Amino acid sequence: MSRGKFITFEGGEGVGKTTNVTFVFEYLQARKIPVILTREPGGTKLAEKLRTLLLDKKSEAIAEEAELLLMFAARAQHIKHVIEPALARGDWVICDRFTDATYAYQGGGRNMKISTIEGLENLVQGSLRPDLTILLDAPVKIGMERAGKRGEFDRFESETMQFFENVRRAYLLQAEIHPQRIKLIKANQQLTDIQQIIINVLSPLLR
Ligand code: T5A
Repeated sequence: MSRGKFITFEGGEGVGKTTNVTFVFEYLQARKIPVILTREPGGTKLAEKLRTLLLDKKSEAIAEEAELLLMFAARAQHIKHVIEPALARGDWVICDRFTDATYAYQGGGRNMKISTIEGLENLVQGSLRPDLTILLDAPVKIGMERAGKRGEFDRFESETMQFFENVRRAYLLQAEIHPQRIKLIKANQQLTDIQQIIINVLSPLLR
């Protein structure tokens, strides 16, 4: 039994991650590839509870260090109980956000030290890294308009435009640092065009 592939979707608010993870999940299922769809923060009972705490804009002010540690606490649970077992049994894992989001939001947005994030990444993940990351990128204003149509903003969505510009810049830097793994796709184009590009990007993994 060969190990499954680990594919993550990244990008700022409202760029279309949820729409496209669902598309890829169904695309792989149609090809009879065993696959699970999951998300971060979240993916296990405890990690989903941490997600609720992290996204609750009525919570007490969360210290930046606490936010970073809670993201990695949720990730540790997710890897141990969902991601690693699935990959080991040969399933593909499609994940809506993963550690690039920490580099973008806690690194770019909150200005936490990259070396601190790297240390936690190595501690929690060991050698686990995605086989492929699809980074959907759009001007902040477009993503926020799309996200705004869904209703009330959560704790992150309530941040300033400058915060999201910093998040976007940090994501683009991640794509520069990891050009083999991260495929950058412009998200302000027709969904059908985006999905055709995603199929093309996936095809080497399907061979
Ligand atoms: N976080 C997460 C951290 O700070 N650190 C971390 O380490 C991690 C893992 C999680 C929050 O946690 C933070 C970041 C986040 O703020 P989330 O729910 O995963 O939150 O992220 P959101 O960005 O809030 O997710 P959204 O659901 O808002 O955005 P999506 O998933 O990118 O967008 P989607 O697919 O829901 O689409 C939004 C709308 O746009 C439409 C869709 O139909 C939908 O209505 N749309 C398009 N419209 C026109 N053209 C297209 N091409 C379109 N694509 C989608």
